[in-house]
Amino acid sequence: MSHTESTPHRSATGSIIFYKQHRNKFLFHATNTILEIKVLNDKIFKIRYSQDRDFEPDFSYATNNAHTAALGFLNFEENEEFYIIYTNFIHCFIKKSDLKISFFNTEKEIILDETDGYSFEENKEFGGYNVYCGKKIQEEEVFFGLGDKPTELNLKGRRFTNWCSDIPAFQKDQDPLYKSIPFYSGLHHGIAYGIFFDNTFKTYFDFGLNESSTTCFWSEGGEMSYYFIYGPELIEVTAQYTLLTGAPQLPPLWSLGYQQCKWSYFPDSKVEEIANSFRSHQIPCDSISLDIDYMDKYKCFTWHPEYFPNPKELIDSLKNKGFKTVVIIDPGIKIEKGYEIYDEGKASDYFCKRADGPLMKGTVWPGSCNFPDFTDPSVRVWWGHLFREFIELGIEGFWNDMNEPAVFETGTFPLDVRHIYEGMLCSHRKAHNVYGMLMARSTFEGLKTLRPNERKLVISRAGYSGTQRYGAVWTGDNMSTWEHLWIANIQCQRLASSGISFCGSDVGGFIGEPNGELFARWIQMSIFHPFLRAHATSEYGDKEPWVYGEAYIKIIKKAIELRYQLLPYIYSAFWQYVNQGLPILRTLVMLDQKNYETYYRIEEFAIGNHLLTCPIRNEGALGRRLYLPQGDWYYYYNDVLYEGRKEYWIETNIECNPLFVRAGAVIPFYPVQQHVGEKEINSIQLHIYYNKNEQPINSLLFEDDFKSYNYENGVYCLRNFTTQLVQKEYQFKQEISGTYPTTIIEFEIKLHGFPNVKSIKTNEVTTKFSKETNTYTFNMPSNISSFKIELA
Ligand code: MIG
Repeated sequence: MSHTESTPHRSATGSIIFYKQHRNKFLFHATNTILEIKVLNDKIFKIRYSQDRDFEPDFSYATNNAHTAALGFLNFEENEEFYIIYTNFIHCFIKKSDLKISFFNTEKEIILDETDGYSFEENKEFGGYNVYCGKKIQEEEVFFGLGDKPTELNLKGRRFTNWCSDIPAFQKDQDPLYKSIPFYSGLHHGIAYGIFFDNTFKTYFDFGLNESSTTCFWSEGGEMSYYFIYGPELIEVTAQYTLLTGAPQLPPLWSLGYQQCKWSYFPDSKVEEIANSFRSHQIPCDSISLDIDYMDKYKCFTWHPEYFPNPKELIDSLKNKGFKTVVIIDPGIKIEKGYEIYDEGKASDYFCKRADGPLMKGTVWPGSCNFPDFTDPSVRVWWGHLFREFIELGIEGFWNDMNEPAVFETGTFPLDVRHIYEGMLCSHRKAHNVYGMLMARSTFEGLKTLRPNERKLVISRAGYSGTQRYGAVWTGDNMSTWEHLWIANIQCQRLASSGISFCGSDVGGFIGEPNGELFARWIQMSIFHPFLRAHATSEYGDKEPWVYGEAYIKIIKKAIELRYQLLPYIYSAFWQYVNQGLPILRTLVMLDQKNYETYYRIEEFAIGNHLLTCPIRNEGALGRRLYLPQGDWYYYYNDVLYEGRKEYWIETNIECNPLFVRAGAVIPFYPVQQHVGEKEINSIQLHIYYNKNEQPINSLLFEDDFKSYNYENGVYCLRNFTTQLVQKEYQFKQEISGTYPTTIIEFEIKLHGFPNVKSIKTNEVTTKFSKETNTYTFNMPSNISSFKIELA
């Protein structure tokens, strides 16, 4: 263990000598340190320390400096012992004698306190400092976040490293993996807060492993610069962090369909065959991905002359069948004179260099390669333009792989590699963790320049805080085992808690051959993950839904069909994510954080606010124990009502995973389609679930053209539904906003769990309804503002 892997030897700050205030910014000068506190809004504080007179330039690849809410109220005071900053929600105490910071809420309850606080150690080898901060662990505190760690949700008692790494066939508890998301949230006494340590160097987080009373985080360089985010709701902490690091864009709706992938489908006739099989089996699918073998000798932006002699023809033919084409792109550029991309990159000095000047050279798929420096804005513009031909061919998705960056001989770049870093030149020590995100960014920005009003899909394997702005991520090279099904569940929940909701795993496992049961269970879980794609390595058999035999084909098809029915619900959850930063996948503890029972229940999760599932993850299991959070929940398949805050044994079969719907919810359903846009949908189903408690429940339905950026200018149709029982009357209300001319003319309404219905009335006009096995059905015009259900 090097000295930096253990918590560093440290120097303390000394006591405060004087302070300065400039509006919402405070500078506290202590003997050995300057502390800067910037109050961004009522709930977010940015905290930085410096040893030298000047701070580093206030720059971050993660934050977009558009803060989530305005600062309402700010007050400042001092007494003998402390300086105190007050906002509407936070009282922040800074101790004069040692610069330690503590946060209280307005009820004077402790939110976060420091043990050893800030300290530093000069880094003699590289210059600068290793910086450290130690916070106190409160009684019964639990910790969440940190991106893709394949570990129990609660991070307490563990230590982690953030350093983007390509780890094929990774194991449970393996650390680090592909992504570096230095953000966590803490929860104690029902109060939640978050810490975002915005430092791109290798960072470490220790949640009470080294010292049971302390959570600490430190880095091998850069500044101690972090954000404190107050909830008190856990979900709100994630939402605020997400907006701070950049609200994502709405994905094109097709990218929420089922996607099929393989390393690799070739030649072109094989791709056609796969597409045809989906349609002949009538299994919905929206895209096929081309892995590295579509390229000529693995050279980026080329086509294999024999396997894909006529890409346009293939892409058009797929398009006619309702499939989008997705292609993989790696960062390594083959060193080969006459290869246009290489020649251009070389001539324009776009490739990364070693310390003393030679180009960074490393072997990846094409052989010996150079690597674009995505921290250079002009390189990003160049890279972005390279997609022009792909776009003209009609490719809709771009899959960024190997961007940790991965290199065969050395794992990643040697640390002396230099980067432009927006003109603030640095070594790979500082740029490593953002390299992958910036590759995704230049792809995303390039596509947006080429097609300003068309949403494309960008997928990335590596990531840093803020990656959500550019598209989806997947969890990398997992394996076809039951344990990896569990891991995928945890990783996706954790990513969503860390601001990255558009995530998914390689369904069925990348390495290995699942049996039909494992694949079926995996897809039954993954239809609730925002990014839904099956994938397989080259060495093993295919992972298309039909390879598992007739019995399983039916089961897999049924799961994918449910996904397509739920698209309007999932898309509406995306709207909440884009608009408010709310995670699409929600952990059980997010749904019921005052209830300790939820702190260690980690397999149950919600998608959006109203659906809750829990994967079956044992071979042969036909049921499982699970815990329901507060509220009443209907079992989706038979409308049996379960009371929350209890554990149940839920009997299932191989046909489906447990699925529950919140009482009071309104769930929109599409008809099954073979791909998004197959049908013109003028009527959608609204499933309304009876809530016996007399409190209103909100649901929403978001609709737009599903493919352009017009929604940014209000061109959408947002329906807010409220249902409420008022004595013997069940009320339904709808409020519509936005300027998109809806294509939905009619609602087909289904009532679930209702006691005897006497009549259904809109302004005293009654509507006919039918009843079948306790479900009432009737139609309503889609612009209805309210109706009442009279109960017997
Ligand atoms: O060295 O492109 O995670 O999804 O199929 C392996 C081949 C490179 C790793 C990706 C995987 C992809 C594979 N890639």
